[in-house]
Amino acid sequence: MARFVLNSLPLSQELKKARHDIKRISEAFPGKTLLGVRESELDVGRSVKIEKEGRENWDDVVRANLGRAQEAIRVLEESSKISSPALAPQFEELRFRLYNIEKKLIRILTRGPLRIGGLYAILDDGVFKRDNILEAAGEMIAGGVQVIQLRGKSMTASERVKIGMALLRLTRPADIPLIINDDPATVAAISADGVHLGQDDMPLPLARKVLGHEYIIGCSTHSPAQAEQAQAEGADYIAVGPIYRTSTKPEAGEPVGVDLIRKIKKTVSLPLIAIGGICEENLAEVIEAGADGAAVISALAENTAVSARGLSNRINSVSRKDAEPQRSQ
Ligand code: TZP
Repeated sequence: MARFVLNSLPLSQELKKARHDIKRISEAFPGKTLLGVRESELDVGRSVKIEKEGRENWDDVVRANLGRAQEAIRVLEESSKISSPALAPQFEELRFRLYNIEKKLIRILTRGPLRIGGLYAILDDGVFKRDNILEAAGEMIAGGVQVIQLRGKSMTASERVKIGMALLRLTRPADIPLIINDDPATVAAISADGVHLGQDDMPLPLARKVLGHEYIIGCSTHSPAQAEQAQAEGADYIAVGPIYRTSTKPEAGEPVGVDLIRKIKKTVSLPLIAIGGICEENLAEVIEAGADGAAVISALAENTAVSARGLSNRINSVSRKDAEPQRSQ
C-alpha cells in the first residue's frame, strides 16, 4: 500500500528498514531449533476458526496486518527476554516504530480529499515578532483562520523546528493544517501538514519524492502556465499573486489583478489561494473572482483575533452568496 498505492517514498523506506531490522535482529535466534518445532500438518490451530475475519476495506487490511506485525514483534520481544535478553530492547524499539508507521499510514488512508481554502494566515517573521508568534497563532485560531503557514525567512533551521513544533501543539487540536514555507526537511522532521514552495524553491516533483503523499504541497504561481504546471506536477493547491500591491514582499513584483484568478480557474481545478495586499475591503472581489481562499499577512498583524474574525466572516458570507442559486429576473 505504501509503495504502490500511495507511492510514498518515506513510508516505503521506513517499512523496508523495519523489515531489514527484523531480519537482522532475528538472526540471533536459534533458527534451526525453531524450524524443528514447526508443525503444519498436525497444527491444532488450523481448525480454530473465528466468526468474522472478513475485511471490509483496504484500511482494515492495513490495520489488521500492522496489528499482526506489532503483536508478532511483541512475542519476539517477550521470548527474547528468556532466550537472548539483549535483543528485547531492539524489538521494543521496532515495535514503537511500527506504531508510528501505522499512525502515518492510517492518517493518509482515512483523510478525505485535501481542501485548502478559506482564510489562510501567514506567520511571517518579518511582520510577527518571534516572541509573539505563538500568541498570534492562538489569536488567529480563535478568530477562525482555516490554514496557518509559518514563513520564517530569517529563522535558522533549529528555530523553525522549535517554533513549528510549538505551533503544531496549537493547530492540531484545532484541526488546522500547518504549512511550512520553503522547507520540506522541517515538514518531515516535525510531521507538519505540508510545505509551500515558491518558483525558486525545491522543484515540486522532488519535494513530493521527499515528502510522499501524506503531506500537502502548495505552490506559488504567477501565470496560467505556472499554475497548469503545478497541477500537472501534483500540487495540492496553488497560490496566485500578488493580486494587489504589497509592501510585505517587495520583490513579489507588479500586481497581477483579480483577472488572473478568473483565467487560471478556467484550466486549473486545484484550490486557488489568492495572495498579496488582501484586506477586508478587497476580499470580496477576490472570492467573487473564484479564489477558494485568501492568504494574508499584514491584514492580520494588528488586533489579530478581531481581524481574523472579520476576514473569515467576510469570506464565509461571500462564499455562501456565491453558492446560492441565482434568481431569475
Ligand atoms: N507572496 C506574494 S505576495 C506576498 C507573498 C508572501 C506577501 C503577502 O503579504 P500581505 O501583507 O498580505 O500583502
